Amino acid sequence: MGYIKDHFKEVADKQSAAIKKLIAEHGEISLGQVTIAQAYQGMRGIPGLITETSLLDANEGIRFRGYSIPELREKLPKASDGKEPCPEGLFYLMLVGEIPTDEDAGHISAVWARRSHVPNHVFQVIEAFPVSTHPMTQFCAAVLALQTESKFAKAYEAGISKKEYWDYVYEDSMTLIARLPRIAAYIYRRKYKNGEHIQPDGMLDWSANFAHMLGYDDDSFKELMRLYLTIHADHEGGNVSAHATHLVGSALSDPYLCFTAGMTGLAGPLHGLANQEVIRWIEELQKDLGTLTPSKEQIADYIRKTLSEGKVVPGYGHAVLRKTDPRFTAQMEFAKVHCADNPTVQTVWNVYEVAPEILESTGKIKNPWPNVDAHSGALLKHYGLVEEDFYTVLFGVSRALGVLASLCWDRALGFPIERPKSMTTEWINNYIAKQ
Ligand code: FCX
Repeated sequence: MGYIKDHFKEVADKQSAAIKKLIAEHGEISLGQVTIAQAYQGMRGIPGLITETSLLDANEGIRFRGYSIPELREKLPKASDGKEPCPEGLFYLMLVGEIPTDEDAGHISAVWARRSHVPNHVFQVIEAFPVSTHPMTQFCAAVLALQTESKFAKAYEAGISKKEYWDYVYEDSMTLIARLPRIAAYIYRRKYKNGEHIQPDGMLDWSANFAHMLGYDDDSFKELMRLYLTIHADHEGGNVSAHATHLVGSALSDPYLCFTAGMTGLAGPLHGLANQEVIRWIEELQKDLGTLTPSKEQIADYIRKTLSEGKVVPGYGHAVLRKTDPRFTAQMEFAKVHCADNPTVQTVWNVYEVAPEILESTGKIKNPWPNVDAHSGALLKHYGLVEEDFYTVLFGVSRALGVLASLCWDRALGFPIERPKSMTTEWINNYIAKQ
């Protein structure tokens, strides 16, 4: 493990010194005003968090350490048999801030493979749930059960210096990431494949081994997993799963507790569960109209119907983005190469052609364009992973990379407990009266 961890520490120490200087010299500069509307409306647009791993531009979409998704698809290390980036490389990039060599990414892959053994009691916790339990509930509980393994919690209890926090958080994060594919695959095979589990293959990279344990050994599905686990990893710090992980971490809860908090947030339908909702919405559309490829006019009518029933069109809209999500585009490009003839994929593309204009015409939806969740389900269905309740777990396995790399940074930079000020409406009214 040594050299990557040492390198991270070196980079983090430099950044920490630069931040101390920056606060001392420029700490009084205002980043903007907070309005009453923002306080009531989800704190949208308030700059109040530091997240080093990625930055979201409303029009361009996400950049990881300055690199866009098309750039990452080109520059990150690939598996020997693949063309898509390996998430191991993205994790290195988020952690250290540099594009890794093949050797760096391979090293992370080897560490994760070595640490992937999941203790038995975690499976017992999963088994205690009725099989009908939503996979995200089983996933959150399993991560929480894994908390018995936390080196940070043990070290803290034994008494450690603040300067050492990052080290244990780093170790826990690496071990947790290493174990997630096995846990997720176990939940999948238990719920949908009669509990017929597939043993890991230590020779495969993190994504390919995950695909293998899920039961999908097709080479292009492995490629899809590499792409999927890369593009879902991080979306700067304010989204619910990233912010929840960071917030809980600020209380010095260990990475297992923090990540569970992130995952319970990801399980909400306005966040990660939207990928399940999208494909259900598309399948209902197909069923209602009696065809897998409804016309654009039929799709337009269905969108209007959804809106008139007071429901959201899942997969469209975003709190920050104002253009088509590059994560949607990356999946569309993948689909064009691997499954352009699939009727559900074609329906996703036809929805993309008609939905933005209709959503825009409502005059209230700030972003009429598709987000990451609008495409993923159709791709997974194409490869036979048809159980949409499971899709958010896939998102969660990927999201671990970003939020845990960020957690390492939070502790390496010594960030304090988070505690923004809240107010009552009475306080707001008094404040207005004094203006
Ligand atoms: N369909 C219908 N109405 C929509 C909508 C959509 N896709 N997107 C936004 N709206 C509505 C909102 O519900 C809100 O209505 P209200 O004023 O009656 O309450 C109004 O438009 C203004 O909302 P807006 O400011 O544009 O959006 P928010 O920042 O409040 O919400 C989300 C952003 C993503 C939650 C919203 O667009 C939504 O519900 N989309 C559908 C669910 C979805 O796809 N979520 C996944 C997001 C993301 F990619 C992820 O986290 O995975």
